[in-house]
Amino acid sequence: MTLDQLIVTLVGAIAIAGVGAFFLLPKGSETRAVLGSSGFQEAMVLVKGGYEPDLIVADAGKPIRLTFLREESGACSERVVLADFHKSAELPEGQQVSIDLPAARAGEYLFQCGMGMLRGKLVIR
Ligand SMILES: [Cu+2]
Repeated sequence: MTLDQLIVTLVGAIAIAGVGAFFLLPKGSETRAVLGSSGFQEAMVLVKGGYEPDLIVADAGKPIRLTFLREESGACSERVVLADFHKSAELPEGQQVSIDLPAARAGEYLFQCGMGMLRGKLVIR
């Protein structure tokens, strides 16, 4: 095999692997909350037809601040509810709304719209 052929083969293999990964990996995106100077592990969530990201990973034992930015006007997403933390908030269109959560134990905690149609998950490890 010449170098050119090798390169073409490798590029093809990578492209095929990429397509495979696209279909095989779970949908949605995972984001790690980042510890800020505030002492909170912080993450931004875009609300637009769903939550983006819809999977946020944070560490146990440190408080968490989720900041939602809603970029749509549909009634469905106007409220976000974190039932496990007994918290909810109105999300006015175009405004950042932060929800502070106390340090929590490892586990999976859902956040969802008022009707439970849009869902996201906070995974604490
Ligand atoms: Cu809804």
